[in-house]
Amino acid sequence: VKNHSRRTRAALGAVCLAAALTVPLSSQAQAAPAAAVPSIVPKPVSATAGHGRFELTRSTRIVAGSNAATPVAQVLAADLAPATGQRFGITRGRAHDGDIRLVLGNPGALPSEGYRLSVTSHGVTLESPSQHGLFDGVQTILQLLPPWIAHTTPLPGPWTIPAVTVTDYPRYQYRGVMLDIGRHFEPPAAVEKLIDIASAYKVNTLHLHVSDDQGFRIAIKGLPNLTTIGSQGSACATGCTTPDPGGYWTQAQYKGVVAYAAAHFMTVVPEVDTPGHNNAIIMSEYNDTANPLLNGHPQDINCSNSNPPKWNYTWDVGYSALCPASDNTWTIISTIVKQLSAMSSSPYYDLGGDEVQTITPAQYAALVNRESGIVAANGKTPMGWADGYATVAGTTPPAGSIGEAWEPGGTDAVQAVQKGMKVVMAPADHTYLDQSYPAPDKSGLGLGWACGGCDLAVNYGWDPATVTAGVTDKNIIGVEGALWSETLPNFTDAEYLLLPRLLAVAEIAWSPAGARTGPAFQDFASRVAAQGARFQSAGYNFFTTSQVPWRLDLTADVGHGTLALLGAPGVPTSALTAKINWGDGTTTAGTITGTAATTKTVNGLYSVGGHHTYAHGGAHHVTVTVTETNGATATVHLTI
Ligand code: TNX
Repeated sequence: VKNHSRRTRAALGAVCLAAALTVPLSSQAQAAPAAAVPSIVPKPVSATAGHGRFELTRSTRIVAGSNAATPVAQVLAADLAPATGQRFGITRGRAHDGDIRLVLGNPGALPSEGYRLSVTSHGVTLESPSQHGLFDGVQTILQLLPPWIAHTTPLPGPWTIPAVTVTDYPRYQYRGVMLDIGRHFEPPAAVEKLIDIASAYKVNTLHLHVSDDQGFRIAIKGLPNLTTIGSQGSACATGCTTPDPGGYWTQAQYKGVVAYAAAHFMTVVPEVDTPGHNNAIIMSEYNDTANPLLNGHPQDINCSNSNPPKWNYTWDVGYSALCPASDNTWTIISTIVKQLSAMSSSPYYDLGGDEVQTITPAQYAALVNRESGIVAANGKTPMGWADGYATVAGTTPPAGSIGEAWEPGGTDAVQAVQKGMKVVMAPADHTYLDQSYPAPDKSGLGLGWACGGCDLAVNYGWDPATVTAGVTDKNIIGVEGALWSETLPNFTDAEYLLLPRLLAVAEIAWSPAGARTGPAFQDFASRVAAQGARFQSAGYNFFTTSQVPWRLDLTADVGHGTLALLGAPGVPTSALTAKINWGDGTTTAGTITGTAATTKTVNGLYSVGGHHTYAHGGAHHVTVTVTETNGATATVHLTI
């Protein structure tokens, strides 16, 4: 099968000769046309296009410059295997022409997570002072390959990388995504998928909100009621009578997710929100009178607005609180903090601290101040939502502790800085990924209070250091996108709100400060468009926002009755036509089939196929052309 693909997007007036090569993998790279800098998210510090291209072949090896580079070489080999169908060998020693080299070293005063990538037609060299930097560089290599590299089963390619030199390093050390598994349970496999998604865009911190009023999700030794009672429900809109069944992780599952994150160079910050947002804890322990860890009267933990406490699965906030005067409160908090800290990889432990209405400021301060000491005694730096932890009178967060600032306008960030804290910027009007999309979205997913109906340009159009006066990059350690889950009963729905918006958060966290509106946003949106077929190949759900110029991507995929695979995010088959030139003077209409979009799910990749009987045997050069009603076209040449 010979394959030569060409895509154009008439709407953009752009024509791009993409690739030419032989399938199975061959070493015949061809001269590239004058190349544009390729689409990489987050945008690298610098990228200069070269001439020609590198091609993965049967003989390509991954050469680890030292034993310490080998784990990252293994990551690259594992990521290349499904779509190429090839297990690239990993070796030590000298690289040959056609190899990919991973070297630990510092080619020019790069910060620890920085990397330098050089791609020529002869080989790929990736160099970084750290394994983490090599991993970041590997993500760039994967994005330079065709989007089909994310496909989960083998495709013929071609697997080429345009010649380029990249020098890159992050703006912020903390690049986070938060998932709320308290409101809705998610199994470990879903969170591992989130790790796959986020780490590909150089996000390095997974903040897991494991408890909220509606559910407690991690088994804690000595406090079995937290999961036998506390994990059984989930968030449910007002008036809803049957919440989804909840669920919890065993400690082995939690450790498994932490290990999976570590393999993707992500650390896990656990959050058990206190003293509010913890009705599930109070419901679990209020009647736990026989528990030997408690004193027989655990009812004194309850400082909620209702005594005895009642389940409330609605989206209300602020009605529950643990009492700081109760010894049982401290037994419960110490037990949880100790076990979660021991299992978690981040230097931070998040004690929550947001939205408490049923205790006094003095009670609030007493609780978070004592909990900060417990966190520190367990070897972690305390982190908390800055609206409470940094802001309520009497709180004394330790110097260097972390305030996560979510208030639009950054009032809470100012307070955190005044208390000597470092800040993670998560302004809700830009980074709350649980907010709804604008029309024509009909998913019904998402809340609206922070930026309801906000699309990608809103998530992208801001800068952490200019949210508010007095909070600059001296104070800010990073940026986080928060995916609260009141409206998200399953991870497919969560992905729909997450993508493509997480990419805006990832770029703001990684790339140098700069313009984020007008042409800068258009540039970002066109780089996001290049991720569409990638998301579809990987099986990710996403919102096909009209702010992104999604494109047609076509590649050879010859099977029974099929010739090519088509990425056309957001485009129904009714808006597409296919033509097959069979190479013997015959042209027929092709069929385009695949899974249609629903109001909450993106369409799948489409198969383009047709049937033809040749009069004569031998090799035939076939051209498949797909045209969208708006004039966009994509073409692939193959030989059958
Ligand atoms: C605010 S701001 C919350 C969460 C909700 C979210 C919904 C903050 C720290 N907490 O409890 O889930 O809004 O958007």
